[in-house]
This record gives sequence, C-alpha cells and structure tokens, in this order.
Amino acid sequence: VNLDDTIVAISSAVGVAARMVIRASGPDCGRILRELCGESPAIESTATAYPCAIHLSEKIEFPAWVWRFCAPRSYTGQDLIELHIPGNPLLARLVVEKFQQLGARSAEPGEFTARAYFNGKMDLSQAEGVAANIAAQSSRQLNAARQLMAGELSRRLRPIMDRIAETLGLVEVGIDFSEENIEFLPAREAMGRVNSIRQELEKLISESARFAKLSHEPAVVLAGRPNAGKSTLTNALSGRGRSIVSATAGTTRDALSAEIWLARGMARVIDIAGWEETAADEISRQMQQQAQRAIESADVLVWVRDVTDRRPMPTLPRGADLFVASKIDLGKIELIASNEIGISALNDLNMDQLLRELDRLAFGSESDGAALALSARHIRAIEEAIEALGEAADHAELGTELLAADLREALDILGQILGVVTPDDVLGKIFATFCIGK
Ligand SMILES: Nc1nc2c(ncn2[C@@H]2O[C@H](COP(=O)(O)OP(=O)(O)OP(=O)(O)O)[C@@H](O)[C@H]2O)c(=O)[nH]1
Ligand SMILES: [Mg+2]
Repeated sequence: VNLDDTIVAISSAVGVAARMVIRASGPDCGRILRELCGESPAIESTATAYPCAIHLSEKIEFPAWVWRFCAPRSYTGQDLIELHIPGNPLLARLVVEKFQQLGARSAEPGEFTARAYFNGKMDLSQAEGVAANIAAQSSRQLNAARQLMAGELSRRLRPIMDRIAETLGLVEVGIDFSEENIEFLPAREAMGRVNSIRQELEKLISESARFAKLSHEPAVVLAGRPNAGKSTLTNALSGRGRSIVSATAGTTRDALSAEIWLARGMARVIDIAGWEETAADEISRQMQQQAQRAIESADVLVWVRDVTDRRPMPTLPRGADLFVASKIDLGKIELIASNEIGISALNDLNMDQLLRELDRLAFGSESDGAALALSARHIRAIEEAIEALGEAADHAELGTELLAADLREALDILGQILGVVTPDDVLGKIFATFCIGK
C-alpha cells in the first residue's frame, strides 16, 4: 500500500443531491488547494472551513466550501481537504479530474480509512466499525458498529493480551535462567493462568452478539395448524395481500416471505404450510419438510393457534418464541392462554402489542443491544487463540519452549484482530468492503 501519494474521491452518495463532497488526502493537498482556489491563510490553519471559488477552466467557475484539516489532526492523519460543491455529478467528476491533473490519484475503496489505520488513528476493529456503520440497516447494527468504532473490542481484548504477554514474559525469563534451576513460573501455575485466560476469551465470545446475525434481516416464521390464520396474519403484518387466504385448510403450500418494518428495523415474515402430524401424500410430505426447515432456521418462531382450536400443541422441531391466539374477534377471549397474545388480524385487534413483541424478539431487548458484536473474522481469531491456549495448557508440563511458542501464537492471533500484526491479504479484504471515498 502506498501511503505517500495524494488520493482523491467523490465521498458523497451516487446520484443527485443538494451538495456533493470531494475528499482528498495526502501531502499535495495544500498545493492542489492553492492551484484550485488561490492562496488563503486558511490553507495553513489546522482545522478550518471557508468559502472559495473554484476555477476549473476559463469557462467553469463555481462556489464551494473548503474543509481543511492539516496533518496529523485529520481523519486519515494526513493533510486532508473536503470540497463541498453544488450537487452536480458532472461537476464533481470534473473536479476529481482536475485533482488528477494536479497530481492526485483516484482512491481505492476504503483507502481513506486504510490510511487512518496505518497512521495509527484507529485499530483494525475500529476500521471495521466504520464499514459496518456505513452498511448498517437497523438501529441494532448501528449500535454494534458504533461500539466497534469506539474501540470497544480493543478495550476488552487488550487486558487479555496483556495477561498472555505477562505469562509469556515469565516463561521466557524461566527459559533464560533454566541453567540456574530457578523456577519463575511453576508448571502448575502456568497452566492455571493459561486456563483462566482461555475462559475469559470463551466468555468474550459467549457474551457477544454476532455481526452476521445482525446483518441479515431476522426471519419471523409463522407456524400453526392449517387454517390457523397464518396467511391472514402475514398479509396484515406486511400490509400486502401476497399470501392466499381461504377457509379451506391447507391453502398455503410453498413458504412465502414478505418484508415487515418493525420499530428497530426490517424483518421478514415467513408464512409456511400448516403443520400436520401425518403427511397424506408426497406433496404434503415435501410441504412439511419445507415447513420444518423454515422452523429450524427461524430467528423468531411464532406458533399461531385459532383461539377456538382446543387441540394440544404438537411437538415442533424447536420451541416457539411467541404464542399467538388468532381470530379473537370470534369472541372466545376466555380461551386465550396466559402465555399467549390474543389478536385478530382481520379486525386489527392487539396488532400493536404483537408488533412490539416481534420487535423485541427479532432485535433483542434494549440491553442486548449493548452487547458487543463480533464479525466472523473476530470469532475465528478468538477461537484459534483459544485453541492455541489449549495446547499451551497441554504443553505446560512438557517444556517451557513449547509453552512459550503456544503463548506467542495466541498473542499473534489476537493481535491480528486489532491489526497489530495482520497479513496484507486480510487488510486488503477488509478495506475492499468499503465504498470509495471512505
Ligand atoms: N374471524 C376471523 N377469521 C379469520 C381471521 N384470520 C383468518 N381468518 C379466517 O381463517 C381462515 C384461514 O385463514 P388463513 O389465513 O388462510 O389460514 P392459514 O393458517 O394460512 O391456513 P393454511 O394456509 O391452510 O394453513 C380464512 O377463512 C380466514 O378468513 C381473523 O382474525 N378473524
Ligand atoms: Mg396459509
């Protein structure tokens, strides 16, 4: 990665907008600014914004605002400028071309944030937080991204890494003095330390949410006996008449999904075939298999029961998260069980309460939202570190050299999460997920 040239990109979204932002970072920013807008004392001040006129050619001149941040006090840690110009995509492209004529190069996706990382402005998990923040589609994802950006993962990992480093230090001193027969860290104590560090890492994983889980729309599966009112409920929730509704049991065959907006983000309701204990023929057997798969992979499983249906609930592949008694407009409210929400999708009874419950189940309670979210990369690294520590515990009795090697490995792997020692290809992948201009 070349960090020494000057990069430029359109930072605002694609399409028409009131204003557009062009961002540049690198040592030539000051010079380019002078050539574009003329001399100004503001060019040398640390952080400032001022209006200027940009001359692209003899015929094209227009007003702009310059945001100037001098190194090292900028997002990238380098000299950085942002030009806020009238929202015209053509103009923006011409400005970028002008920058290129004056010696700047087009930025790669994520290159501004990559520079921030290489200049020590943030660690790798924080940089990932920047990308996640841009991609977030629910308030839950935004929360998780904000935590990463704020360095929450480093805050939790650092003390654990410090403990590994400290143990490693003691083991290494022991190796140096092994001739003298002084024991700095008896094998038993080393094993105790390693095991307790391992437990902390396991706790970090178990207490954290999964980014992957946050980044897909939670699937709310509506299961229930034929004719329970699942399709009617799907239509009411999604505000669309996609699912066919009829008084004939067994109307829905293929599972159908529709988007619904809950208070904290978008989810997907999945309307499946009515649950039957015994399948009469090949088609219904396939329908039941499909329904079963949907039930198994549901993020939120809702069991819908016609309030007048007194049959006991069948055994499902997994327990339901929410129980709904439907069609309460039929007047049998005394039949609603204590763990059920009674609703009428047809007459809009209690639907608000149902939506609130779905929001809570799909996106977690507010306090869950505070959980740190880990990406697949983080989890993989933590698990590898746990494995290395497991070997360290096994090797503690065998010899200090082996133990030291295992500890060093665990430390290296955890370091990769924060980007202390991260191979180039991992970096490339992370920053390539960014948009250009960030
Ligand atoms: N009175 C009343 N009838 C309802 C309500 N919801 C659904 N129904 C009726 O119940 C019948 C079955 O509704 P569906 O939504 O097709 O039921 P389903 O669970 O999708 O049925 P299958 O797809 O066959 O498993 C239809 O005649 C609906 O009009 C309700 O809230 N009140
Ligand atoms: Mg149906």
